[in-house]
Amino acid sequence: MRSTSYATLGAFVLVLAVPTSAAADGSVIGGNPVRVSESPWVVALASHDRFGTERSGQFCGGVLVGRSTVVTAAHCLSKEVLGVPWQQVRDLRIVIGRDNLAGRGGQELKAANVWVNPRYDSWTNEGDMAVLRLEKPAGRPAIQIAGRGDAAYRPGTGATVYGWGDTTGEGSYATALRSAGVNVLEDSVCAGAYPGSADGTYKPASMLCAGEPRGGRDACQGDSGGPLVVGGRLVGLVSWGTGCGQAGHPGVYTRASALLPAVSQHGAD
Ligand code: 4AZ
Repeated sequence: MRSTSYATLGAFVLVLAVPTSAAADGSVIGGNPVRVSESPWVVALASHDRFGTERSGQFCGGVLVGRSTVVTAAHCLSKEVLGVPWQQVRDLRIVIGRDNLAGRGGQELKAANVWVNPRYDSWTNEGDMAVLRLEKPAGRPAIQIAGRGDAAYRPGTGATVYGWGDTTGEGSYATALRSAGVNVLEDSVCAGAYPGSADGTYKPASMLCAGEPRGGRDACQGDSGGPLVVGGRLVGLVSWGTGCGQAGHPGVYTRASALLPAVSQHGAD
């Protein structure tokens, strides 16, 4: 996102960054590889034209929430990320069912319709959502969006974030899908960390705070638009944060329940 700490906007990352702290307590640094077959609703957004053929042209994540409906972050389709307005990207593709971006498994579908939230605020990062209608059904199971008031949003809940982003925070992009466990945090944690700065402003009604108090496991550039999942339900989309995996700077997600009106209005089913 607009995190100024990234020199390479337009290139991307999932990090499950880093932490000396995680190393010290013996946990796995940087999350774990996962199979797309076990999380078939995780998709990649790609453009060979803009991002090259290596790694299938991946530049963001997305989530299948209906047979032909994918949600992602609005900022993924921004000029800042793509270099041009999204309408000028001739080969925007949704990559479905491909574990390894260096391979050709699964399928690449076009979007029949793209809705980017016109109220997305790139200053606060509020409203970071877009809905893509696929040219045809993906033929894979979709994930259910956790409704407002679902216990999955409760602070302290264990969640999993998925993506193909950078695994170091320094531009080492993953080719295989990875996931990391993070905790849903109190809104007050992100409100305190992000009261309003160049990186964004935490708005609890439409954002969700998740991470690890000591830092470590987290999402990062390249994971944007991808899913944060609790108990098989979608609770967030990777959106923004200051850095990746830093103590005191949790990840901020688009609150999945805030997607529901847009999905019913702009999705396919
Ligand atoms: C990004 O730049 C980004 N650590 C996404 C997530 C986070 C930071 C940055 C959260 O797309």
